[in-house]
Amino acid sequence: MARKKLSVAPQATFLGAPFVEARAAALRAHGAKAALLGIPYDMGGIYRSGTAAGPRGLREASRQYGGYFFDDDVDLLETYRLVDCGDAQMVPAAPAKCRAAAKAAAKEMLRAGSLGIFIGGDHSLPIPLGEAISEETDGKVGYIVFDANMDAEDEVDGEENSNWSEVCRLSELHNIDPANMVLIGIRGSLNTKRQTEYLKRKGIRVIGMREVIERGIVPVMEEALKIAGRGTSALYVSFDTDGIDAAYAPGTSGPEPGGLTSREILTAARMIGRHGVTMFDIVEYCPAYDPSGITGKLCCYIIFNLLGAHYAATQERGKRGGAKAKRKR
Ligand SMILES: [Mn+2]
Repeated sequence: MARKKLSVAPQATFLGAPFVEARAAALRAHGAKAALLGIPYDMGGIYRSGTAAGPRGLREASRQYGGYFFDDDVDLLETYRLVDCGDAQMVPAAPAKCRAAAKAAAKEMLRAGSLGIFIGGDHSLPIPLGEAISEETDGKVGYIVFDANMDAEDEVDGEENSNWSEVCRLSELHNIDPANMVLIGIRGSLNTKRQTEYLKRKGIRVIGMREVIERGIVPVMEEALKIAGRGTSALYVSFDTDGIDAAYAPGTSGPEPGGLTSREILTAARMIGRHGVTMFDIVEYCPAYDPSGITGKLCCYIIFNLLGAHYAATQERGKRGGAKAKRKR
Protein backbone atom coordinates (compact mmCIF):
# COMPACT_ATOMS: atom_id res chain seq x y z
CA MET A 1 0.00 0.00 0.00
CA ALA A 2 1.33 3.43 -0.87
CA ARG A 3 2.23 5.41 2.23
CA LYS A 4 0.71 8.80 2.75
CA LYS A 5 3.04 11.65 1.76
CA LEU A 6 3.97 13.97 4.60
CA SER A 7 4.61 16.88 2.27
CA VAL A 8 4.10 17.65 -1.39
CA ALA A 9 6.27 19.50 -3.91
CA PRO A 10 5.50 23.20 -4.42
CA GLN A 11 5.22 24.79 -7.87
CA ALA A 12 8.40 26.76 -7.31
CA THR A 13 10.70 26.12 -4.34
CA PHE A 14 12.16 28.69 -1.95
CA LEU A 15 15.26 30.18 -3.64
CA GLY A 16 15.08 27.34 -6.17
CA ALA A 17 16.32 24.94 -3.47
CA PRO A 18 15.86 21.24 -4.17
CA PHE A 19 12.60 19.66 -3.04
CA VAL A 20 13.03 16.89 -0.49
CA GLU A 21 10.03 15.32 1.21
CA ALA A 22 9.81 15.96 4.96
CA ARG A 23 11.19 12.56 5.96
CA ALA A 24 14.14 12.26 8.34
CA ALA A 25 15.89 9.62 6.20
CA ALA A 26 15.57 11.68 3.00
CA LEU A 27 16.79 14.86 4.72
CA ARG A 28 19.75 13.03 6.26
CA ALA A 29 20.62 11.43 2.93
CA HIS A 30 20.67 14.91 1.36
CA GLY A 31 22.72 16.34 4.23
CA ALA A 32 20.19 19.15 4.72
CA LYS A 33 21.47 21.39 7.54
CA ALA A 34 18.40 23.59 7.05
CA ALA A 35 14.97 22.69 5.72
CA LEU A 36 11.91 24.81 4.99
CA LEU A 37 8.29 23.65 5.23
CA GLY A 38 5.18 25.54 4.20
CA ILE A 39 2.02 25.12 6.25
CA PRO A 40 -0.82 26.66 4.23
CA TYR A 41 -3.29 26.77 7.12
CA ASP A 42 -5.47 29.67 8.23
CA MET A 43 -8.37 27.98 9.96
CA GLY A 44 -6.88 29.00 13.31
CA GLY A 45 -6.97 32.69 12.46
CA ILE A 46 -9.49 34.84 14.26
CA TYR A 47 -9.30 38.00 12.14
CA ARG A 48 -8.74 38.09 8.35
CA SER A 49 -8.06 34.87 6.45
CA GLY A 50 -5.53 34.59 3.64
CA THR A 51 -2.39 33.48 5.47
CA ALA A 52 -2.80 30.04 3.89
CA ALA A 53 -1.23 31.69 0.82
CA GLY A 54 1.85 32.62 2.89
CA PRO A 55 4.14 29.78 1.80
CA ARG A 56 3.35 30.36 -1.87
CA GLY A 57 3.88 34.11 -1.41
CA LEU A 58 7.24 33.64 0.29
CA ARG A 59 8.46 31.33 -2.47
CA GLU A 60 7.27 33.85 -5.05
CA ALA A 61 9.11 36.67 -3.23
CA SER A 62 12.29 34.56 -3.14
CA ARG A 63 12.34 34.10 -6.91
CA GLN A 64 14.28 37.34 -7.39
CA TYR A 65 17.01 36.18 -5.04
CA GLY A 66 19.83 33.69 -5.28
CA GLY A 67 21.53 31.63 -2.58
CA TYR A 68 24.43 34.10 -2.23
CA PHE A 69 23.95 36.51 0.69
CA PHE A 70 26.22 39.52 0.41
CA ASP A 71 26.05 40.63 4.05
CA ASP A 72 27.90 37.56 5.30
CA ASP A 73 29.61 36.62 2.03
CA VAL A 74 28.06 33.16 2.04
CA ASP A 75 26.07 30.94 -0.31
CA LEU A 76 23.25 29.80 1.94
CA LEU A 77 22.02 27.12 -0.45
CA GLU A 78 25.45 25.47 -0.60
CA THR A 79 26.56 26.03 2.98
CA TYR A 80 23.33 24.80 4.57
CA ARG A 81 22.36 22.39 1.78
CA LEU A 82 19.03 24.13 2.22
CA VAL A 83 16.04 22.18 0.96
CA ASP A 84 12.37 23.03 0.47
CA CYS A 85 10.17 20.27 1.87
CA GLY A 86 7.15 21.73 0.14
CA ASP A 87 3.91 22.06 2.04
CA ALA A 88 2.51 19.92 4.83
CA GLN A 89 -0.57 18.14 3.49
CA MET A 90 -3.64 20.03 4.61
CA VAL A 91 -7.00 18.33 4.99
CA PRO A 92 -9.93 20.55 3.99
CA ALA A 93 -12.23 21.53 6.87
CA ALA A 94 -10.31 19.42 9.39
CA PRO A 95 -8.18 21.65 11.64
CA ALA A 96 -7.08 18.80 13.91
CA LYS A 97 -5.86 16.78 10.92
CA CYS A 98 -4.01 19.82 9.56
CA ARG A 99 -2.28 20.35 12.91
CA ALA A 100 -1.35 16.64 12.99
CA ALA A 101 0.14 16.88 9.48
CA ALA A 102 2.24 19.93 10.42
CA LYS A 103 3.44 18.21 13.59
CA ALA A 104 4.35 14.95 11.82
CA ALA A 105 6.41 16.76 9.15
CA ALA A 106 8.12 18.96 11.76
CA LYS A 107 9.09 15.94 13.86
CA GLU A 108 10.77 14.34 10.84
CA MET A 109 12.71 17.54 10.11
CA LEU A 110 13.86 17.85 13.72
CA ARG A 111 14.78 14.15 13.86
CA ALA A 112 17.00 14.72 10.81
CA GLY A 113 18.85 17.43 12.74
CA SER A 114 17.96 20.09 10.15
CA LEU A 115 17.38 23.65 11.30
CA GLY A 116 13.61 23.83 10.77
CA ILE A 117 12.13 26.87 8.99
CA PHE A 118 8.33 26.84 9.09
CA ILE A 119 6.23 29.21 6.99
CA GLY A 120 2.60 29.78 7.97
CA GLY A 121 -0.18 29.97 7.93
CA ASP A 122 -1.61 31.62 10.98
CA HIS A 123 -0.21 31.96 14.49
CA SER A 124 -2.03 28.92 15.84
CA LEU A 125 0.75 26.87 14.22
CA PRO A 126 3.11 26.98 17.23
CA ILE A 127 0.58 24.63 18.85
CA PRO A 128 1.47 21.61 16.64
CA LEU A 129 5.04 22.84 16.02
CA GLY A 130 5.60 23.27 19.75
CA GLU A 131 4.37 19.73 20.36
CA ALA A 132 6.84 18.50 17.73
CA ILE A 133 9.89 20.18 19.26
CA SER A 134 8.73 19.29 22.77
CA GLU A 135 8.55 15.60 21.86
CA GLU A 136 11.82 15.63 19.91
CA THR A 137 13.84 17.33 22.68
CA ASP A 138 15.24 15.47 25.69
CA GLY A 139 15.77 18.58 27.81
CA LYS A 140 13.77 21.78 28.11
CA VAL A 141 12.78 24.07 25.23
CA GLY A 142 13.02 27.88 25.24
CA TYR A 143 10.53 30.02 23.30
CA ILE A 144 10.85 33.58 21.97
CA VAL A 145 8.03 35.21 20.02
CA PHE A 146 7.75 38.54 18.21
CA ASP A 147 4.15 39.71 18.16
CA ALA A 148 1.87 42.73 18.58
CA ASN A 149 -0.48 40.55 20.59
CA MET A 150 0.00 38.34 23.62
CA ASP A 151 -2.03 35.46 22.15
CA ALA A 152 -2.65 34.33 25.71
CA GLU A 153 -6.43 33.83 25.85
CA ASP A 154 -7.07 30.40 27.31
CA GLU A 155 -9.89 29.90 24.81
CA VAL A 156 -12.02 31.92 22.42
CA ASP A 157 -15.69 30.92 22.21
CA GLY A 158 -14.73 27.53 23.59
CA GLU A 159 -11.96 26.93 21.03
CA GLU A 160 -8.49 26.36 22.49
CA ASN A 161 -6.44 26.08 19.30
CA SER A 162 -6.71 29.49 17.63
CA ASN A 163 -4.04 32.13 17.02
CA TRP A 164 -5.11 33.84 20.25
CA SER A 165 -4.17 30.91 22.48
CA GLU A 166 -0.88 29.40 21.33
CA VAL A 167 1.12 30.91 24.19
CA CYS A 168 -1.18 29.13 26.68
CA ARG A 169 -0.92 25.79 24.86
CA LEU A 170 2.90 26.04 24.61
CA SER A 171 3.25 26.88 28.30
CA GLU A 172 1.31 23.70 29.14
CA LEU A 173 3.80 21.37 27.44
CA HIS A 174 5.86 19.34 29.91
CA ASN A 175 9.27 20.67 28.88
CA ILE A 176 8.40 24.26 27.97
CA ASP A 177 8.80 26.16 31.22
CA PRO A 178 7.01 29.54 31.34
CA ALA A 179 10.27 30.82 32.88
CA ASN A 180 11.92 30.15 29.48
CA MET A 181 9.30 32.02 27.43
CA VAL A 182 9.61 35.63 26.19
CA LEU A 183 7.15 37.80 24.26
CA ILE A 184 8.59 40.83 22.39
CA GLY A 185 6.88 43.78 20.67
CA ILE A 186 3.52 43.58 22.44
CA ARG A 187 1.38 46.71 22.02
CA GLY A 188 -2.05 48.07 21.51
CA SER A 189 -5.65 47.57 22.37
CA LEU A 190 -6.34 44.18 20.85
CA ASN A 191 -4.72 42.86 24.02
CA THR A 192 -6.77 42.34 27.16
CA LYS A 193 -6.17 42.82 30.87
CA ARG A 194 -7.04 39.13 31.32
CA GLN A 195 -4.03 38.13 29.18
CA THR A 196 -1.69 40.52 31.01
CA GLU A 197 -2.72 38.92 34.29
CA TYR A 198 -2.48 35.38 32.92
CA LEU A 199 1.13 35.96 31.78
CA LYS A 200 2.07 37.64 35.08
CA ARG A 201 0.63 34.72 37.01
CA LYS A 202 2.57 32.26 34.86
CA GLY A 203 5.81 34.25 35.15
CA ILE A 204 6.20 34.69 31.38
CA ARG A 205 8.39 37.68 30.47
CA VAL A 206 6.58 40.22 28.30
CA ILE A 207 8.73 42.91 26.67
CA GLY A 208 6.28 45.46 25.36
CA MET A 209 7.03 47.73 22.42
CA ARG A 210 7.49 50.71 24.78
CA GLU A 211 10.30 48.85 26.50
CA VAL A 212 11.93 47.92 23.17
CA ILE A 213 11.91 51.62 22.18
CA GLU A 214 13.33 52.74 25.53
CA ARG A 215 16.05 50.10 25.88
CA GLY A 216 16.85 49.29 22.26
CA ILE A 217 16.59 45.95 20.46
CA VAL A 218 20.11 44.72 21.31
CA PRO A 219 19.79 44.69 25.14
CA VAL A 220 16.25 43.33 24.77
CA MET A 221 17.48 40.42 22.66
CA GLU A 222 20.39 39.76 25.01
CA GLU A 223 17.90 39.42 27.84
CA ALA A 224 15.48 37.30 25.78
CA LEU A 225 18.19 34.86 24.69
CA LYS A 226 19.39 34.57 28.28
CA ILE A 227 15.88 33.76 29.54
CA ALA A 228 15.11 31.29 26.74
CA GLY A 229 18.55 29.68 27.04
CA ARG A 230 18.59 29.18 30.82
CA GLY A 231 18.73 25.41 31.40
CA THR A 232 17.28 24.58 27.98
CA SER A 233 18.65 22.37 25.24
CA ALA A 234 16.55 23.65 22.32
CA LEU A 235 15.24 27.02 21.15
CA TYR A 236 12.07 27.76 19.19
CA VAL A 237 11.55 31.29 17.82
CA SER A 238 8.28 32.48 16.33
CA PHE A 239 8.06 35.56 14.10
CA ASP A 240 4.49 36.85 13.86
CA THR A 241 4.66 39.38 11.03
CA ASP A 242 2.40 41.73 13.00
CA GLY A 243 5.20 42.12 15.56
CA ILE A 244 6.74 44.29 12.85
CA ASP A 245 5.35 47.80 12.32
CA ALA A 246 2.59 47.62 9.69
CA ALA A 247 4.43 50.42 7.84
CA TYR A 248 7.22 47.91 7.15
CA ALA A 249 5.10 44.76 6.88
CA PRO A 250 1.59 45.54 5.67
CA GLY A 251 1.08 42.01 4.33
CA THR A 252 -0.23 40.48 7.50
CA SER A 253 -3.70 39.42 8.60
CA GLY A 254 -3.91 41.84 11.56
CA PRO A 255 -1.63 44.84 10.90
CA GLU A 256 -0.75 47.05 13.90
CA PRO A 257 1.20 50.33 13.85
CA GLY A 258 4.11 51.24 16.09
CA GLY A 259 5.99 47.94 16.02
CA LEU A 260 9.51 46.79 15.24
CA THR A 261 11.22 48.32 12.23
CA SER A 262 12.73 46.18 9.48
CA ARG A 263 16.18 46.89 10.89
CA GLU A 264 15.13 45.91 14.39
CA ILE A 265 13.58 42.59 13.37
CA LEU A 266 16.64 41.80 11.21
CA THR A 267 19.00 42.71 14.08
CA ALA A 268 16.97 40.36 16.28
CA ALA A 269 17.14 37.63 13.62
CA ARG A 270 20.92 38.06 13.41
CA MET A 271 21.33 37.80 17.19
CA ILE A 272 19.22 34.63 17.16
CA GLY A 273 21.33 33.21 14.33
CA ARG A 274 24.56 33.96 16.18
CA HIS A 275 23.17 32.40 19.35
CA GLY A 276 21.89 29.30 17.52
CA VAL A 277 18.30 28.11 17.14
CA THR A 278 16.67 24.70 16.71
CA MET A 279 13.73 25.91 14.63
CA PHE A 280 11.80 29.05 13.81
CA ASP A 281 8.56 30.00 12.14
CA ILE A 282 7.32 33.03 10.23
CA VAL A 283 3.54 33.27 10.48
CA GLU A 284 0.60 35.51 9.56
CA TYR A 285 2.17 36.56 6.26
CA CYS A 286 -0.76 37.42 4.04
CA PRO A 287 0.23 38.10 0.40
CA ALA A 288 -3.22 39.51 -0.48
CA TYR A 289 -2.45 42.58 1.69
CA ASP A 290 1.10 42.96 0.39
CA PRO A 291 0.63 45.03 -2.77
CA SER A 292 4.31 45.95 -3.24
CA GLY A 293 5.57 42.54 -2.15
CA ILE A 294 7.76 44.11 0.55
CA THR A 295 6.48 41.95 3.40
CA GLY A 296 7.36 38.79 1.48
CA LYS A 297 10.84 40.16 0.87
CA LEU A 298 11.26 41.08 4.54
CA CYS A 299 10.33 37.49 5.44
CA CYS A 300 13.07 36.32 3.04
CA TYR A 301 15.51 38.73 4.71
CA ILE A 302 14.69 37.33 8.15
CA ILE A 303 15.72 33.89 6.88
CA PHE A 304 18.84 35.21 5.07
CA ASN A 305 20.04 37.22 8.08
CA LEU A 306 19.40 34.50 10.62
CA LEU A 307 21.29 31.89 8.58
CA GLY A 308 23.97 34.36 7.48
CA ALA A 309 24.71 35.47 11.04
CA HIS A 310 24.76 31.82 12.15
CA TYR A 311 27.35 31.13 9.44
CA ALA A 312 29.43 34.18 10.41
CA ALA A 313 29.44 33.17 14.08
CA THR A 314 30.47 29.62 13.17
CA GLN A 315 33.34 30.98 11.07
CA GLU A 316 34.51 33.26 13.91
CA ARG A 317 34.41 30.43 16.43
CA GLY A 318 36.35 28.25 13.98
CA LYS A 319 39.03 30.94 13.56
CA ARG A 320 39.31 31.52 17.32
CA GLY A 321 39.58 27.74 17.83
CA GLY A 322 42.26 27.59 15.12
CA ALA A 323 44.22 30.46 16.70
CA LYS A 324 44.08 28.76 20.10
CA ALA A 325 45.35 25.49 18.61
CA LYS A 326 48.22 27.41 16.93
CA ARG A 327 49.21 29.09 20.21
CA LYS A 328 49.31 25.72 21.92
CA ARG A 329 51.76 24.41 19.33
MN1 LIG B 1 0.34 36.31 17.07
